[in-house]
Amino acid sequence: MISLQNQIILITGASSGIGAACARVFAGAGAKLILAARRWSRLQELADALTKEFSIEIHLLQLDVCDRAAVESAISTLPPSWSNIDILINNAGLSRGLDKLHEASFQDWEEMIDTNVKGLLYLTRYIVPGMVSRGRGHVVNLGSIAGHQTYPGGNVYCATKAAVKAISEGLKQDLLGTSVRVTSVDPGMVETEFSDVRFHGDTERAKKVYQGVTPLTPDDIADVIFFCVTRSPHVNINEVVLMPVDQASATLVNRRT
Ligand code: NDP
Ligand code: 8X3
Repeated sequence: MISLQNQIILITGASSGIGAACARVFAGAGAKLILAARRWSRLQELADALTKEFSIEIHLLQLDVCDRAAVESAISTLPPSWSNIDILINNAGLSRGLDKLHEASFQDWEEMIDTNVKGLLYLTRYIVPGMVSRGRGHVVNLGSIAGHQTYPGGNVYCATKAAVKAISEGLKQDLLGTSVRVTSVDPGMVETEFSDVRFHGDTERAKKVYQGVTPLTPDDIADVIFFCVTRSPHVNINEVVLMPVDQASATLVNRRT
């Protein structure tokens, strides 16, 4: 197992859910954290709490991953003591709607494609060259079981996560001959703000997704990511697919109510 003490870890989508849980786990391991998201006050609250609890260094980035110029500027203007990123957690992502493809909103599609695919690519493109030249680094992408199985109404969200799967595989191939590692972590149902966002703030509909089920928690995912990034440097965990015991596929869920 390798130590994360003083390693620089950039987490996108750190203001909520899986990203925030990763921040806490890495803070506990003594890493230096760059936390990125659009909601600045959420980032500040998290950073205040983690700094108090773990006395670690945190650098915040208010960043929309869909904005390529903003990503380039954020990465290229990092202070020198923060610029040698060791681990990139490409976690920022979202689903919008669960509508039939022929009836869905163009805006929902564009938001999912711009965030889940293009945003992930921008961060990767601006950060990985530094990892290659330093001869160390690890990229962890948040995929999903949605990238393995398409479900009714999932269409474009599933397509974005299938794209993440292909990008993770492609990046691994293209980095062959370097020491940089690539992992895709692909969860099933995790209770976060994900469904609130999918249903545009309809919290009642969102709650129903997890009704009668024991879903995964953000901490469960952070725990798996922590395992992947702390293996010996010669070990690459390519893909982890995990789901709750109450789930057998995207559409097969055991509900007790
Ligand atoms: P949350 O909605 O709780 O968190 C999503 C995070 O992404 C937020 O911090 C949000 O921050 C950030 N984000 C969204 N859009 C942008 C953007 N344009 N720029 C920067 N940050 C952005 O959901 P989860 O924690 O569940 O989701 C995290 C990842 O896990 C996603 O990629 C999701 O697809 C994936 N996933 C989730 C599963 C689930 O069941 N929950 C299962 C499988 C995968 P802000 O709004 O402040 O910018
Ligand atoms: C999130 C899991 O099954 O709702 O990626 O698409 S699912």
